[in-house]
Amino acid sequence: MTDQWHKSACILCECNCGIEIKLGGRRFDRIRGDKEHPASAGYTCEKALRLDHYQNGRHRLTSPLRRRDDGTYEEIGWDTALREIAERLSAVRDTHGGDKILFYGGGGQGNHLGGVYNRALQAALGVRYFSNALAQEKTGEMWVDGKLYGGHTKGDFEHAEVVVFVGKNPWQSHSFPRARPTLRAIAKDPGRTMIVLDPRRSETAAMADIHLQVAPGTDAWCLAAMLGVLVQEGLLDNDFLAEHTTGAEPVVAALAEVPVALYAERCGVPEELIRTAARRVGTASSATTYEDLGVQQAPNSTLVSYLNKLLWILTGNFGRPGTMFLHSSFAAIAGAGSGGSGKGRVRTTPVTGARIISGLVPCNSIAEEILTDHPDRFRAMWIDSTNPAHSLADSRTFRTALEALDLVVVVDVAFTETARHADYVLPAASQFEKWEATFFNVEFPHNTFQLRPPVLDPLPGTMPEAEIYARVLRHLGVVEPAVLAKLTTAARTGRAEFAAAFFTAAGADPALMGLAPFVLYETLGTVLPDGQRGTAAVWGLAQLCAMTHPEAVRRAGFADGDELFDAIVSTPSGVTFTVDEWEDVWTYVRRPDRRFTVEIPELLGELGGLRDTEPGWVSEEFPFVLSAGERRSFTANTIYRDPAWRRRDAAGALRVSPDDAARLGLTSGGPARVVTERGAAEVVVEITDMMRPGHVSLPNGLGVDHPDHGVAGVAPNELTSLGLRDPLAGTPWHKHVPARVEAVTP
Ligand SMILES: Nc1nc2c(c(=O)[nH]1)N[C@H]1C(S)=C(S)[C@@H](COP(=O)(O)OP(=O)(O)OC[C@H]3O[C@@H](n4cnc5c(=O)[nH]c(N)nc54)[C@H](O)[C@@H]3O)O[C@H]1N2
Ligand SMILES: Nc1nc2c(c(=O)[nH]1)N[C@H]1C(S)=C(S)[C@@H](COP(=O)(O)OP(=O)(O)OC[C@H]3O[C@@H](n4cnc5c(=O)[nH]c(N)nc54)[C@H](O)[C@@H]3O)O[C@H]1N2
Ligand code: SF4
Ligand SMILES: [Mo]
Repeated sequence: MTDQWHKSACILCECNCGIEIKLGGRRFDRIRGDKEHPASAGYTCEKALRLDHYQNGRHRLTSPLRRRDDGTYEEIGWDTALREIAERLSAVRDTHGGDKILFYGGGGQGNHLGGVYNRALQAALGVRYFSNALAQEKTGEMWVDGKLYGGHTKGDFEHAEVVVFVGKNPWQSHSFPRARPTLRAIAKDPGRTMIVLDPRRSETAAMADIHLQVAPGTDAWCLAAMLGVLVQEGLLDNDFLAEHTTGAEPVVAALAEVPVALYAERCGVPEELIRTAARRVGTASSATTYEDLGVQQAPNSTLVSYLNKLLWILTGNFGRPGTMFLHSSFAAIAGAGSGGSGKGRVRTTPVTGARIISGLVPCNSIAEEILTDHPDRFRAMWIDSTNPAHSLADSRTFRTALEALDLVVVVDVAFTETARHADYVLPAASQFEKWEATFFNVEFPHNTFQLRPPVLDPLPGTMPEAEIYARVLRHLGVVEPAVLAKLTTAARTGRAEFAAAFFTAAGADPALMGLAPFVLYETLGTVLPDGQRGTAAVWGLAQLCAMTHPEAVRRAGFADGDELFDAIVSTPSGVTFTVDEWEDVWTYVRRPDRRFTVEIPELLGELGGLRDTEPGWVSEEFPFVLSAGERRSFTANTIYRDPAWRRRDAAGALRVSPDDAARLGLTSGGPARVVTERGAAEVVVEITDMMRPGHVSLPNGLGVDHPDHGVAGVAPNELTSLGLRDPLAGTPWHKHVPARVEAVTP
């Protein structure tokens, strides 16, 4: 048995590459890429090989914890913990309303299955407000997506002639399958072109054919200039615009007016280089773009998302191999509703009236919605698989907000920075100790889904989320035992009988739909073979998926949701669940006429405003732009807590340009102090010509505590502020924090 390779997936980024693990007892002795995984096909990066640091370490919790009055914690039994939690949740609901309980998280980079059961608890409590980390990175893009076509887009980088990375460093951060081999292939091929917008000469920028080394925070001018060139030099795909879009005229008219030379000057990139890049996009047989945190967490972020999308829409780079696509999905990762598609009224937060996009409360608003005496303030938070006291802007204020709540429950594998402010901490089984899945399934024309079987039994004292949620829901007594008994009997008879009985029961009591994951766990789950109870909700998702994408699921070889479910459970490397043809891509455009709506008046106004705006957020007091949270070889959000996993850069150095270092008298490996309006930190300096003068950067994921090794590096959000955020989407400008760097005598 010890020679067995166990199939699973890496949990460190949204690629979730398939891996195989060889155990030595409970330790991960060896890890390798799983060649049978339908998306990653054997690929991993170096980070996956160190997953034992996540699985086995002193950070693991093995008992529920309850906070004492003096702020210390005591271990308590599961029964006591879950009974008390259910009572206290009910009390908040009965006194203030279920809408005063904010649910945050429910899944990290690789664990989204627990989030499905989490939804059932939300439904039982009448919760209305929800959020997760997407609301501090992707909601601006989601809003634009909603306006343009109502879906999520991605690019076919593997086949594109031209690829454009906008504030994205895929060499380190990946985000699409087999990123490094794909980047290498593009770089090597003289017929293909890589264009990178980044103030830093990142690993990806260093491989690029064209590096548009913008001044930090000036992408809006750079992209507007590129679009101006496309329009003014007649490089648009007018057939595509006529056939597939509405509202292109005012957009084209606005771009015709763009003063390219002026905008080039404003973003600090030579005009000729911008023209070359634009012409390359405009004349390529296929082009794709990828925007990420470098622009999504920087000034003008929602406008930049729009301009980025106009780059491929106006050149007709959609719906063909090598271009952009919309895609099927197995299950939703955001909240309810689809971006800013404009249907129904705009939802806002109860106290500050911030815009809710894709069902997500903006992260920067959360503390503001708590730290007030407004009667509609949040009174409690349920936090699962996320570490917001570390990851949200202005950690200090967020900690104060947690302390102001009547009840905080944290579900995690570790005693995190957030757990330290909880009333109860519930120790989850790790992602290798339960059935688990990622819902980052965003490919086309073949989309894949992997349900990973447990590699190990839960560490004693821990529990899978499915069981945690079921137990809380049992305490709340939300479903009549007779209803559950009847459904269990039907499940014993057969799947078809169960499905029929479930829909009959839900017809009689529509509330059962919201509680469905729990109901499935309690009924169908009990008749699934040994140890598979946690997969019960996947059966429901497979039914929904087959109903939503009947043709594509059939083309993938599954007659219905049951066949799809059976294949998923019995294929640990993952399955291709939808097979499309490129022509089918238009069926994913959520518009009755299946056309893109190109005009977004709010953002055209902002585009026009660029002309009279000089970029620049720095001041005499804070002359640097600090990017707080750069992805590096040895960062992985806060999933690895043990600093020993880092082979290099253990302290998470502040990267500084040689010019600035010389001017300030800094030395590589020596100390410095970074000061922002919100905080200050001692850092170790790395002098590198990756950085342009005036720009410094710190990595993400550092500054977490470990029982044996203490804290290594700087927690970036001790330095960030709530106020620096996108006016429309509320997303923080983590990559654009005005800062001062000071020499420190060692
Ligand atoms: N190694 C590693 N990989 C990861 C993660 C990790 O923790 N570690 N986390 C995962 C997660 S959650 C995410 S969301 C992704 C994020 O992936 P990325 O967005 O690629 O990661 P970042 O390094 O934060 O930012 C990308 C680039 O933006 C640049 N940048 C900074 N300011 C600006 C600007 O004003 N304009 C432009 N154009 N660029 C700018 C930075 O120099 C950097 O090279 O990575 C995922 N992958
Ligand atoms: N300044 C700054 N801040 C940033 C960023 C930045 O670039 N700069 N990046 C932002 C981005 S893009 C993101 S995505 C966020 C990420 O920040 P968070 O949303 O806080 O996510 P992670 O750091 O990935 O934390 C995941 C948590 O899940 C826990 N966990 C792991 N496995 C399990 C499990 O099986 N069950 C449970 N219940 N818990 C588990 C881990 O211990 C960890 O505490 O940070 C954001 N914050
Ligand atoms: S960190 Fe991301 S790219 Fe690297 S192995 Fe894990 S999932 Fe794959
Ligand atoms: Mo992220």
